[in-house]
Amino acid sequence: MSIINYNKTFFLKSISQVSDINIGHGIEIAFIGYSNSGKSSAINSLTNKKKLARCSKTPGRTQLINFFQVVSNFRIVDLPGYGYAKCPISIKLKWEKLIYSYLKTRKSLKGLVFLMDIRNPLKVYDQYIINIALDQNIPMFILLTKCDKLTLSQQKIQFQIVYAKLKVFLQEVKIELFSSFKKIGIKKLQSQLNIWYQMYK
Ligand SMILES: Nc1nc2c(ncn2[C@@H]2O[C@H](COP(=O)(O)OP(=O)(O)O)[C@@H](O)[C@H]2O)c(=O)[nH]1
Ligand SMILES: [Mg+2]
Repeated sequence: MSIINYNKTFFLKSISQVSDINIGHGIEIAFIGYSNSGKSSAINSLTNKKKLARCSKTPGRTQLINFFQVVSNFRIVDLPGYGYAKCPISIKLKWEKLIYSYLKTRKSLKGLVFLMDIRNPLKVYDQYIINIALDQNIPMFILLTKCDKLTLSQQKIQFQIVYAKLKVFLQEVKIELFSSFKKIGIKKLQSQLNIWYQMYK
């Protein structure tokens, strides 16, 4: 049984610089991954709201860090997606700096929901982020997203590949198959968020 009603989550604020965050208390769990990996869709599925986080086929150029409140003192955070190929390098660097400084400095950050498209996991920038998370001791929960795009046997193969690669340097590897379209993995995601909330509240 879920101890938190995720359906009551609401939008709090967006910021474009870490220094603009004026919420100093509570627990934050950030959703991180490549642009187009399914972050916004996952937040919408988690909260059972169609438009809470914006989903798009073509990511905007002025992406922000978006904060949503689940319950008092518990927030989920939609980070800008990294690695969007078509945007100018200056914008890319700005996003990357924003994500980097958030991960490095945010005291409220207690966990990362790490999203990777199951068809193309562990790309260069994913590995970079995993290293920062390890360095900062931020626990990760990995979602292999859009699993509906593969057959069950292909899903298993991808799962094993990612598991084997991460096992080498992670003490505990937590990975789930996920699909916002087919509603796969949402309960597992809620359970992990509940665990983090219970641990740090
Ligand atoms: N097949 C499939 N497509 C998805 C799923 N989740 C998201 N998408 C699609 O992937 C694209 C990017 O999704 P979005 O949530 O905006 O990704 P974000 O950039 O990481 O926030 C959109 O076209 C979504 O419709 C999923 O579970 N299955
Ligand atoms: Mg998004």
